[in-house]
Amino acid sequence: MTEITAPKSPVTAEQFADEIREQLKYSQGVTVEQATAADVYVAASKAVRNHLQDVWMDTQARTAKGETKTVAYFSAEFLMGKQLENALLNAGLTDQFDKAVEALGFEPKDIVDAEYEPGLGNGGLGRLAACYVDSLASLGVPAFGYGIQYRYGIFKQTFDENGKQVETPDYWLKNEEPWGHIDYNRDQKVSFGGEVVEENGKRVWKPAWSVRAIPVDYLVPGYKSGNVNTLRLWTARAYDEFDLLAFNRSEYMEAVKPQVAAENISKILYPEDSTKVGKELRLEQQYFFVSASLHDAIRFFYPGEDKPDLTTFADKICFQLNDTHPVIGIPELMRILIDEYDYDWDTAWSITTKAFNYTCHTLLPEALEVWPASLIGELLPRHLEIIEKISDQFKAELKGKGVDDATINDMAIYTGDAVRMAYLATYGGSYVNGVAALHSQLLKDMTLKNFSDAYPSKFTNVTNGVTPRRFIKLANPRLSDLITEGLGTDKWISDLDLLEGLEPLANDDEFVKKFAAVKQANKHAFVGFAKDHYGIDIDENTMFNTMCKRLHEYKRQSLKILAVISRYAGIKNGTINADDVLPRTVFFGAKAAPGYYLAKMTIQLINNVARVVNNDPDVKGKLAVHFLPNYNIEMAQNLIPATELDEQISQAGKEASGTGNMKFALNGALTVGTLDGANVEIRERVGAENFFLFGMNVDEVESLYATGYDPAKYYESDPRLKQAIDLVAGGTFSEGDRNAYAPLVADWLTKDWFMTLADFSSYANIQAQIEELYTHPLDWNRKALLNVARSGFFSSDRAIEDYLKDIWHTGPLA
Ligand code: 26W
Repeated sequence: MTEITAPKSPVTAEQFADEIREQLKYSQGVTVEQATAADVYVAASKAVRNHLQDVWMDTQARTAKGETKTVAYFSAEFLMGKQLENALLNAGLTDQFDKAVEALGFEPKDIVDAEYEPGLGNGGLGRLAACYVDSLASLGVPAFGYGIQYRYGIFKQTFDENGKQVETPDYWLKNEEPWGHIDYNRDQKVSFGGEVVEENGKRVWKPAWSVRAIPVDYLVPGYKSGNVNTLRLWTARAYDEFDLLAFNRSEYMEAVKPQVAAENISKILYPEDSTKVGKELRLEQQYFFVSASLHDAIRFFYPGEDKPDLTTFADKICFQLNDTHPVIGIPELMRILIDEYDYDWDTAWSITTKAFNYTCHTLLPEALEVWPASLIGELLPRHLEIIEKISDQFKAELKGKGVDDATINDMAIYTGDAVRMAYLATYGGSYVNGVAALHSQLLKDMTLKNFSDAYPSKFTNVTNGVTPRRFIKLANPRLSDLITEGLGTDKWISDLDLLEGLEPLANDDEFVKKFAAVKQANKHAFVGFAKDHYGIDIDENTMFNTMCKRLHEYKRQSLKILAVISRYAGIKNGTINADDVLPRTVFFGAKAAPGYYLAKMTIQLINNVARVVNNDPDVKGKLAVHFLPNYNIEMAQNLIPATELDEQISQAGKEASGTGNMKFALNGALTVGTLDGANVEIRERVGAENFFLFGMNVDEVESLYATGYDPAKYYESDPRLKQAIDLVAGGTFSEGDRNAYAPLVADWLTKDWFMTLADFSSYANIQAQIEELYTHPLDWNRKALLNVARSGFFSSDRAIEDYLKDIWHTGPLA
């Protein structure tokens, strides 16, 4: 790996200031005096991008040689976060930027804050893709991220006067967006609909309509790796976008219809993050970016060749399917190889199966995509034919393996009226992996058991990771400086296992006190951030206790709020002695899918509990609750470093991995959690004594389901729980309206599928342990420091190394 600090010639702050001035003049047409912070943000971003462009051209040239197999990461979501600071860090230009901007008379923070955060993802899956493209570039691996440049990202969340979630469009492209380069000359044609006809013995697809896929290229700089990879996001345009005849007939809507229909494809991100969306537009989006990307990869490795030897294709590039969303890519590559390049079925099949791999990110049956055959048949008639043939080939193969008919039927990819995308991905690719050890085991033992029994060598695990560049170095500069001081090097930023060097310092009280001071300073900083962004006052002399993730019943925000209500009631009625109440501030951050009724009611309840608690003098200084609106990457980068206690309380067996849990541990928070997802591995690595474990494990959950779960029994058996639910039902948090949360209470007492009530007592009981330890700051911070020291494993660099070793079989560019 060539160690170079900055692109070619390290630029000085003066030179960088000149480059910004030049950009202000030639791209914004303003002088420094006339320039706004937004102008300087665009100018500085373009100046940085130009520096990265040099290295990018070099990386692309070396990648195109195809000597080192390239990784293509196919994802419907990339939750990249703000770009400027990350680009400056990875390009080694941060100091120059700060000095240059100050020389121009601006505050660096004001320029960084002028950036609009791109929200091209829902949550875990999208952010993981962003961490992975950062690690691929930082490890010097040739790679492309392929996805969609949605015009509208994840909705903006605000709360109305009743505490209800209100969604507003995320028009992130309303102002100049300096990072994406629209490359019109590398566009691709993507077709839809129509029919398939027989022409001299060949199946020929006659599509009905097509759109123009135009790539928008984002540079992905590695951290001091000398490599800059590409994130290629496709945007849809109409070929003939304006119907002049209709216009002349003053049928204006008719005139723009072709344009609107085409552009609709990349118009908006679907805000669902764990329930499949059976909408035609969603399938159009998936096929759109996958087809454009596969043709782009062939163009990139076989430029100008109309009869390329694609038998080498899978040696030059492999495609990682980020969940089932891009799986239509398997029949699409088959169609391209057979229909566009005349390969026979078997040759096409061996190339395709070698090229694709599938990562599953969920265990929820409702999240596994199953497309109606009618929809695929109508939109992609040739693909349905190919899928049917793959499904038949699969059945024959299973028969050959001696699998019984009933099981073959259960495993069917094509059921006659539906296509099961997870099954197509598992049969049509080389490897299948889960995203945490427990998750991968459950995939083999339950969700994909038959497949694992038939193809055991296909199944592997790659536990998720997070990039230390954004989530430690950028988000937590105080802790970063202390780590570098403790280790005597900053090499940990690209080799996170070095954090274990902090272990001995956990016995050095002075160092632990410095660590505690960093946390306190981060809390103080967050108090300022929250005041600026949400206009709220936070008491920094309370324990900062955070639960931020998408709102979903399996994640059990309901368990957290019921525990908060029980605590509130306990302080109010004195069952909890006011003097030994440990002052705590509880922060929630969570968006709910707009159509998810119970999730939105839970948000309303949490906001109203906050309203009542925060305005009750009896608990002032003892308990405060804040639901911070519009949880996004920026909020995470500010809230995680300030957090002391993180909530990872999902029902065991439901959270595939979690990645927030890793970010909190790496930023010195202690976790209260269940044995679910990656919590299991975090607890194993940081030490059981440094993790607050509660609740049932997977086996206990399964046996409770088996024996029949009656939530009301738990309601009756724990007075704390009964009281909390009765307060909700009684209207305490709805100005006496006893029906406000009736559906939620009814669900808790009659269904409670994710067993919030069954785990309540264990969760309530562990609070005492947590508070006991918190009254011993040195011991608390020692354990928190050990969480940092022992969490290096959760770097996305390690995860990518695992993919390189076990799945992609490639490495850094030579
Ligand atoms: C079709 C709608 C849809 C959209 C997104 C279904 C499922 C998804 C994602 C798979 C949901 C998701 O983000 N899953 C999360 O992925 C993270 C990264 O692996 C894991 O850490 C989380 O546990 C998992 O919930």
